Amino acid sequence: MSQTSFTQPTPGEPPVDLTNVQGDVIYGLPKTFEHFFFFTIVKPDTFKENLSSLQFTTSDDIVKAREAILGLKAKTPGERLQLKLLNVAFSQKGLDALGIEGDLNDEAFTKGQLQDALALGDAPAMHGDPNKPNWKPAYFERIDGVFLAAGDCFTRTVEVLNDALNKLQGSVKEVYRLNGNTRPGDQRKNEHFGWLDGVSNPLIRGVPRPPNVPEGQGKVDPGVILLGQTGDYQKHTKNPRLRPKWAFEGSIMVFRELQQLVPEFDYFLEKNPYPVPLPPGIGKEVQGSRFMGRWKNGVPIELSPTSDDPRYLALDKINNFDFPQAPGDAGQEACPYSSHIRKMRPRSDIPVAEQEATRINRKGITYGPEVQPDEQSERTTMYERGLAFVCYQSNMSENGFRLLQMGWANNTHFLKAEKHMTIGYDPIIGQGNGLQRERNTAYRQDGSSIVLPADWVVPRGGEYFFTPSIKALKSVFAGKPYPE
Ligand code: N7H
Repeated sequence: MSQTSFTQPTPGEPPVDLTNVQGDVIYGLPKTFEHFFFFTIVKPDTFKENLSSLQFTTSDDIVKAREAILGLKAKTPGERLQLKLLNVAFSQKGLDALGIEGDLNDEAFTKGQLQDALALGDAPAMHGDPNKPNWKPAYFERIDGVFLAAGDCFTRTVEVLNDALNKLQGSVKEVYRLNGNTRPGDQRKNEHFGWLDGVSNPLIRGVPRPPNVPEGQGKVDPGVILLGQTGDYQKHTKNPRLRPKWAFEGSIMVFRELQQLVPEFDYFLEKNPYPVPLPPGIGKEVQGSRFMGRWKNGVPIELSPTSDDPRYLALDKINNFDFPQAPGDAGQEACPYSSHIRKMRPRSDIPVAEQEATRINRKGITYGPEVQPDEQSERTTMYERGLAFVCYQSNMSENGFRLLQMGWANNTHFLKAEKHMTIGYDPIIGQGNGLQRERNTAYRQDGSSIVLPADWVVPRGGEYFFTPSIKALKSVFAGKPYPE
């Protein structure tokens, strides 16, 4: 029987105040629609005066909402709980615009994502200045902050945002909005390439554990996600990282608009099936599963390399595995070193202390329409779709998103020494400034590699944000002193 309640944290774990942490950071906003509204603050005083009148959704609200959703599902299957949810986050420019003092001590956050784009491996602009990334024009504007408005239906999501904007009395100017929506029908939990998403996120010590969480998520100290909390350490010294007081229980939020070229990706897999003697037609699926490290239904190929046997979807199996440590090909017989989930969470491939410190909490949503028949027949993307990628961590420059993207996904040598072979790019998100369109990615059991003709995930913009605690929003962000 499925469990319908959150379980309290183990005694002795560092306490986290769920009423103080914004809702998306720990559990994610339980959304069908999520609108990202990027803004510039044009009247800082008016903004500060009115911010306290907005009702921000806390992690405690999410616990209650999720319990209500589960209760409703059990009583009236098919009925959806009405939800109106709101979070906010600020860039360094936003902190400056509001005159908020104190260094968050995360270098890349301070510089902003635009300055970081080429280092992240984003392709340079096709026309014009090659020192700029090939981003949408809006992301070159000054972005001070972002509202995350979410709900169970489009109308309520729009209402949440409009209500917030009305209360702010013209103190912000819209720069851009990206409307996310879950996919329809049985694809609801899947991203646009068709994989089940949101399988593996860390559990956090000191917070109630959600119901029906698979084993093997791995627990992390709250400070891996929340600034100033236990576990928010400097990478090398392990000393607590210096943060301003108001940063406590806030989190660094990475936002990336990642376009996905679905018909092109599918066509490549079709033309390059994995050459194994398996039932006809399955080679395409095997190839895709070896890129991802999971079958589309979520089954990990480390446990089930030749079929997507649904028995491996059980909560005690889907995430409960480690990678073998034999060097060379013997260590990637089932799951290639370069597969997306192995690059992004190398589990036993890296030392235990690093396994915990490098976890991120992913809370994105898909955007754009389903693949249309004309796109399918022409094998070409005609309508924009992708992932509004969001992840939270306390430290983005050393341990979190940037390490995963630059140090691991884009690094063809990642773990070379230990594995005695070149590993290749992450075939899903690895990128090399678009210049090396022919990218190798090791994938076969014999270590030989496949050449990928293009990037199927294309960054179109983004920004680094800080998601403040509720206490900080009510004090320093509203122009008042932070309570001692
Ligand atoms: Fe990835 N996908 O849906 O195809 N990702 N990801 N990701 N990702 C994961 O565990 C995907 C991206 C991570 O703990 C799964 O939820 C797509 C970036 C991490 O075992 C699937 C895009 C970064 C994990 C996808 C994308 C990450 C993970 C397996 C871009 C960070 C957990 C299901 C459009 C830099 C690994 C799951 C673990 C898993 C997809 C981007 C990180 C299916 C389409 C940019 C840490």
